[in-house]
Amino acid sequence: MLKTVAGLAGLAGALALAGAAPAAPAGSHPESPEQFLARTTRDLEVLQIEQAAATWTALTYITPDTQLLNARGNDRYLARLTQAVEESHRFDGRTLAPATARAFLKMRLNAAAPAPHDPAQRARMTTLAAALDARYGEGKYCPHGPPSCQNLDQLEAVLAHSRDYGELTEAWKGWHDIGAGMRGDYTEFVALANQGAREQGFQDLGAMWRSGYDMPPAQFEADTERLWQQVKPLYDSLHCYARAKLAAHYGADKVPPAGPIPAQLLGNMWAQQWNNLYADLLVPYPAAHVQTADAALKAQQWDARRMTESAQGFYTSLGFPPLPPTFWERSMLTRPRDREVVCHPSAWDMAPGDVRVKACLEPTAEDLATIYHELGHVYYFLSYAGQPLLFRDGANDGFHEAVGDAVNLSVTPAYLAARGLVPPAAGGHDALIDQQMSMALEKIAFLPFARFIDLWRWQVFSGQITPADYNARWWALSRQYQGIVPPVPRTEADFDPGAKFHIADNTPYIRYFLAFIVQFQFHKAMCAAAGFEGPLYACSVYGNPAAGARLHAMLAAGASQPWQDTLQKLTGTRDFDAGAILEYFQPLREWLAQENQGRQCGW
Ligand code: X8Z
Ligand code: ZN
Repeated sequence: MLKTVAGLAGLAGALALAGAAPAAPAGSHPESPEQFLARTTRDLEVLQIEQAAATWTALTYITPDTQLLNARGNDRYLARLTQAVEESHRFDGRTLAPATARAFLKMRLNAAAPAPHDPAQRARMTTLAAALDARYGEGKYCPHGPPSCQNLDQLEAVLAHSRDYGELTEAWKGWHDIGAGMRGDYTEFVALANQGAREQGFQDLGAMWRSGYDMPPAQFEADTERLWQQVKPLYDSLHCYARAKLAAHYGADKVPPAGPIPAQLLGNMWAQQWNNLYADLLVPYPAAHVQTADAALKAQQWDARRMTESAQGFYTSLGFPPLPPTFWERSMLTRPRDREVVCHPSAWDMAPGDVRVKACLEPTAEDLATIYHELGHVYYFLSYAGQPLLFRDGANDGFHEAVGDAVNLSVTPAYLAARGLVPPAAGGHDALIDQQMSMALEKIAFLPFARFIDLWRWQVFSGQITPADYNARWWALSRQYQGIVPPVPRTEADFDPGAKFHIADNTPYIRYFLAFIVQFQFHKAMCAAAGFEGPLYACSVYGNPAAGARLHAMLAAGASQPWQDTLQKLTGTRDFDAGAILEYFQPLREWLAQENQGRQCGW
């Protein structure tokens, strides 16, 4: 069961062994599938609560001891899940009620990293997983010895704000070099998790991951490619525009007019979202004064609590309840001064009624969006809490990631202005294009990144990419999809994938690609439920309980039915589709087509 979102996602594994299941006691009736599920999930729930506590502690207080306990917690959970999956095969070939069959499926797909059957190998795998997380959390760049070390927040701030080529390159390299130390552990981890997946009857771990979408894995692959082709022309024109502006600032020697863009220049450590370049380098019409919330958040000294209350206020305006008191008591919303933690934001479904967020919020527009995003997960947890354990999950993992983002699409300039976070919207063509640009740098720039990460990992798991070319193939995909290259030559002594949280943490990533498409479908449906008439980009469902009720109905279903059924209830359609995102960005698409005339696009 996926307990954390972007956390150690319920490491578990299983092996089907004939005769492994204990026979029913003599004279008793054999256990029904439903009785089996009830007994199994009772055990799993207890172990899951222990595992969540161990993992939470390990990621909010990194020490060798908490790492050990984290690995042990996962190990115990995995051992029981493995046994459960083995035993479940005694019902193979039986006609099962649909909900029962679905519960078995969810149980078999439960783990992001299924362990091998052998206890020693399982223990090794959980130890490696805990170590990779800790290494990521502790990562630092120490150019002149320990007192001058910079952690990820500090290095990310350089990427966001510096416009000095050399300084950017140094911060980029400083962080990415932390990956090298993970290469050996990651290689070994991949082999063990793959073994777990194979023992469970999957071709490899990538095939297992692709089996979680209520359609044949091959169709899922075709669907993601279809979506990418729908949005690629818009990405290409955004790349073309950004590259021209960057070349004007850094010089054509640094940003060649027809080539890929150096990764350190895009305002983000992974070049995955480019909105930090909006205000000074990429704003189309500076005179229109379309601002982000950054300045006001700082000037008004918003702290993490206030940012989180603001997000909560959005959800309660839709009719959701206030967060439980334990959320405020137990969450980690800022970076502690006295210990090492994994700051990457995540939401946690610890135990019934115990939901939390772990983040290191700073008063920035980016982090304000992050906390609205994380509360989307939290309200999903609270909404499906009444489901049986194996259905307490997103309709699919893309849905889980899309809820808070769909809400963020209602955080419009008008919404922010009403809260004193930006000046009142000016209106008019120029302001609209600025606003669209700001959104596109967040939403469109991300798509090829989210597309390629798991293409890399699927090929790693299938063996098409071997450790001997982990890094080269990572950058080949980045270049192909994003049109981005590393700022300095990289070799197989490096392991740049490890410098991205979701690789170190083994969190699947295609979920974000799906989420960035489907969140516009959610937004459109909620706007329709609210009776909004007008262009999609102008809609905010803030304060609209009718939209909230539709959202809640979707969240409450959890994973109890195929996601297509759940989507249909909200949107009337059964497919992921890029129509809504393209509709949202229609004004920018037209503007970019004009703006890029005479430029050579592509790389
Ligand atoms: O990891 C996250 C969330 C946690 S669920 C903050 N995101 C991806 C990332 O940071 O790489 C949100 C967008 C993409
Ligand atoms: Zn998330």
